[in-house]
Formats: sequence, C-alpha cells, structure tokens
Amino acid sequence: MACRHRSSTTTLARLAKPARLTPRLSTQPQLQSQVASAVRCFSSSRPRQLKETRCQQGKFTSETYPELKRDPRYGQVTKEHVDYFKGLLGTESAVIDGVTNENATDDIEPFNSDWMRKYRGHCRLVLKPSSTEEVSKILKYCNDNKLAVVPQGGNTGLVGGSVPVFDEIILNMGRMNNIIEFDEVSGILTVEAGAILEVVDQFLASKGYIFPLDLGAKGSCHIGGNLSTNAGGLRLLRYGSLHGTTLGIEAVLPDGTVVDDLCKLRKNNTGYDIKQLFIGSEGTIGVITKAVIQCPQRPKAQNVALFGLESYEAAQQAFREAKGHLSEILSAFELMDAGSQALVRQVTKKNSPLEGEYPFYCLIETSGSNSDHDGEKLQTFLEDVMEKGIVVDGTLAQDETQVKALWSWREGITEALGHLGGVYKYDVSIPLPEMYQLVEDTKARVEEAGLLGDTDEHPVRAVVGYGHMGDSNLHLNVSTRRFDERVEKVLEPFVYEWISKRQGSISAEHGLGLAKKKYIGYSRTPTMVGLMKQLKDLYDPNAILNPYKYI
Ligand code: FAD
Ligand code: 2HG
Ligand code: ZN
Repeated sequence: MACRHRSSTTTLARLAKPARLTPRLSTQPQLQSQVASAVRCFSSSRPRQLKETRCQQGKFTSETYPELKRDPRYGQVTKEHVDYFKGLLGTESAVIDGVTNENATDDIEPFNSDWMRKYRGHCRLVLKPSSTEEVSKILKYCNDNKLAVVPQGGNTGLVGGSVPVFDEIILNMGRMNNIIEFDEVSGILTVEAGAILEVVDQFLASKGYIFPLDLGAKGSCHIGGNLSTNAGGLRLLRYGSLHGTTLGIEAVLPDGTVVDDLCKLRKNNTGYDIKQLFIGSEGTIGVITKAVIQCPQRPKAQNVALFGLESYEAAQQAFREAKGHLSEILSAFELMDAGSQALVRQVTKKNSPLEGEYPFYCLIETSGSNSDHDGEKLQTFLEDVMEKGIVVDGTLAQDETQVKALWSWREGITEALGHLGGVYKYDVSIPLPEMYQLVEDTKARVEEAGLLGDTDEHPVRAVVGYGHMGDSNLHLNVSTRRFDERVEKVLEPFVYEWISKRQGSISAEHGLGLAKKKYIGYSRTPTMVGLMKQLKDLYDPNAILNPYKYI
C-alpha cells in the first residue's frame, strides 16, 4: 500500500491516547464499533469563569478609539430613572446600581468588559428583567427618556457588540432562562432567551434530542445571544443556520411593543418572515425574549478523527473525499494550522494526539444512527485517504473521553489564545481554494512591518488560521503580547480589502458589533447598507438600541 504515513500499531503509547490509524484499518474490527455511544463533549466552562486569566486590557473603548464620541441625543441616567427601574424590577439583584452607589463599580465591571478584554464601557446601570413584560416596560421607559440600551446575553461575543461604549444601560437577559416547553414528538423547543446553550443542550440530551448549534462558548452563551449573532459554530455543516432552525421568535421593540411570533410550524408562508430580521441583527432593532427551535434527533453514533496533512491542498482534497465517502453522516469538518495547535500546546501543556507535527490538521466528525454502518464508512474513507497519501497521520477517538479530547484541540483554540494576550480576530468567508492564502499574506505583511517575533519587543506572537472548513469559514487570529495600535493599522483595512477583492464576507458568523461597523461596505453594497439603515430607523427611530455599532 503506497501510504506516506509512518507505520504504527494499535498499542497505545499513553493510556488516554486515541487509537492511531494504520495502513491496515480493515483488520481492526474495533474501529467499527468505537465511540458508538459517545456524545459530543460539553464545555466545562461556566459563565464568566473563563475571563479571569486572560488579557487584562483596562483601557476604555472610548480611549482606544477617541474618534468615537458620545451621542448627545441620549439622556444621562439619573437617580429618578434608577428609582423607576427598582420599582419595576423589585428584587435587589435585578438592578446593579452604580448611579447612586459608587461601591457598585466592581459588580458592574464584568458586564462592562467583553470576553476578549478588548472593549470596555462606562455603564453604571445593569438591569436584569425576569419577564417579557418587564423587558417591554424597561424599553418603553428608555425610549421615552432617550436612554441608550445594550442588550446582553452571555457576553461571549467576539466583536464588541455586547458591551457599552459609553454609559448605555445594560439589559442583561440572564434571569430569563426557562425552558418553557418541549414537544418530544416533533422536537420543537420553546425557550427563554437567557437560557445557557449548554444547559438547553443537556436538557435536550435527556430527551434524545440535540440543539442544532454547538460552539466553544456553550457553557456561557445564551440562546438569545446565539440568535442575535446568528452564531454558526461546529454543527452548521450538518444542521444548517439558525435562520432555518428557528421557527418562532418573541421580541420586544424599542418602544415596548411585544412582537409575538412564537410560531411552532415548519411551514408558514403567510406574509413577510419578520422573525428573520431579529436573527443576526445583534440587538439593534429589538430584544429577543423567547425562541422556538426545531431540534434534531440526537445522533446515536458519533465518531471523531483527527488527521495531520502536509499542505492546504491536501486538506481540500480530504474535504472533497469526506463529502464523497461520508455524505449524510458527515457532521463537522474543521481545519487547524500548525501555529494554532502549537499555541494550544503551549497553554494547555498537553501532548499532541499525533506523534509528529504537520502544517495542517483536520478534525472530522460523523453523526448517525447506526454505529456499525457509520464505522464502516469512516473506515473506508480513512483507508482511501491514507492510501492516496492525502492524509499523513491520524488518530481516531475510541470512547467519549477521547472524542472530547480530540475536540478540545479545535474548540480550545480561542480560549488558549486568549490566555496569551490580546487577539485580533477576523472571521471571514472566502471561496475554499484561496482561503488559507489570507493567513500567509497577513503573516508576511506583519513580518514585513517588523511586528512579529519571539521576543517581547515584538507585539505579535503568531498569525494563525483555523475554522469551519466545511462552511468555507476561516478564523484568522493574530495573537499578540498586548493590544497595539500599530498592529491594528497593519491589519486593517488590509484584511478587509483582501477579502473584498475575492467577494468574500468580512463577517461570516461573529457579526459586526463595534469591531466591523465601519467596514461593512467591504462586503455589502451601498444599496444593501441603505436598506439596512432604513430598517434600523423604522424599528428604532430614537436609535436607543445598541448605538455606535453594526451599521
Ligand atoms: P452576547 O455576547 O452577550 O451578545 C452578542 C450580541 O447579541 C450583542 O450585540 C448583544 O447586544 C446581542 N444580544 C444578546 N442577547 C440578545 C437578546 N436576547 N436580544 C437581542 N440582542 C441580544 N460564534 C460563532 O458563530 N461560532 C462559533 O463557533 C463561536 N465560538 C466561540 C467560542 C468562544 C470560546 C467564544 C468566546 C465565542 C464564540 N463565538 C462563536 C462567538 C459567538 O458570537 C457567541 O459565543 C454567541 O453566539 C454569543 O452569545 P452571547 O449570549 O454570549 O451573546
Ligand atoms: C470558533 O470557531 C469560534 O472557534 C471562535 O468561532 C473563533 O476565536 C475565534 O476567532
Ligand atoms: Zn467559528
């Protein structure tokens, strides 16, 4: 067999090490039944815990970007306003009041700073409603008094959309976290916006179902935040986007109007599909309070494999082969470059699941209902790509723990990089053939500017790429020792121009927020931006919702 990979045996060098792939996969019967009952890993992260050791930026957004000015149209929050909200929300914990109580600053700080510690606002009032009615009354009051509001879910967003720039009031949805209803026959779930994704998915697991979205921040992010960003994540290849799986939404408009579209039907062509506007609008036209989601049956069999590849060209070939061989059971195809994996190793101090180092790695997941059938298909695929020399080395999870361990090399990248300092993040869609070239070109540019190096005087530690290859979605991450204006200037608008030339998207799944507001024109025509502005003006004429962001 003309394989380029090293020969190896199934004897595990380390106890927890997943089985290594060998040229004679067909002689390994255990491959067919492995991880039959494995379920996808759950993040052990808890809301806000991840923040503690990451880059401490300290600087206010208004200092980093002095060109941003507070809009004088907005009122200042006064004691009178605070009294109204305390009267409305009742419990002490529902109002964090830094307006009349100077000692509340520390309590407000976690709500003022984003997950990356890149953006920091000056908010002095956090409101935590517990019902749609309370959200409605808050927004009506804010609209009448021209008080600006930032809707906030789990605050895991990566574009600075979930935290204020100046003194906007934060409307945190964490107390609206009930699972309202679940139909075990249809798989239709009705849930409040503040429910944590992982909690919802665990509930669904107990019923034999799965949430159609999965992402590394699942232990903290909310369903409402997921919808508002139209998060893509690790399962989009299989279950499609939230635009397809969301059947209904309840939202509150800035003037307090409750839009009740909690439809539980898959088919409903009666008029404009207004709910779609709230998906991906990042809290700029309304606050999502509830959602109805069509949830798929939880797969009974899940297999995960990780491969090492010599080139990006080989990764594309492997994807092509995976689609051909695995078609309906392929549920994820993820790409990681050597740089991203080296940084995960550096932070976690774990040994790589493969013995050698490779320029690229791919993680494949299959999900199906028959483990023997799926195992056979995966085995044939593996044999084929190894025989053709597309894949050099690989490893296959044998149980749930190993499934989790392999996924951690992909899911853990964002968190690992966060531990090393500031990260400039670009979340882009580009046609596959050119996708990785962006990383090479960006690296060359940063190097040329003298900013990349191993020593402290160089702000940039590494330029890495990874992402949802199955969706042509690359995450270009520039990992720095500290946020540095010079780095941002070298990267922007260079990255956006590069993408625009290839008709790509400058925001594939994370949204626009504050980070990309001024760059929207690189991916959308003036007509499209004009239509978006019309919608914003129609739904939010006083512009109280999430100002300074999006468009
Ligand atoms: P927040 O961060 O709180 O808010 C995000 C935006 O939505 C803000 O503009 C906010 O104003 C608005 N918003 C929040 N709740 C509401 C509401 N109820 N009504 C109206 N507006 C609201 N994203 C992906 O797409 N794919 C990934 O694979 C992925 N992986 C991630 C991994 C990690 C480790 C991290 C930290 C983030 C990741 N993200 C990913 C980013 C992603 O956008 C979020 O994790 C998630 O969708 C945001 O949810 P949240 O509840 O934290 O929202
Ligand atoms: C992922 O796919 C997330 O891991 C985060 O979308 C990507 O941190 C990033 O740039
Ligand atoms: Zn992603």
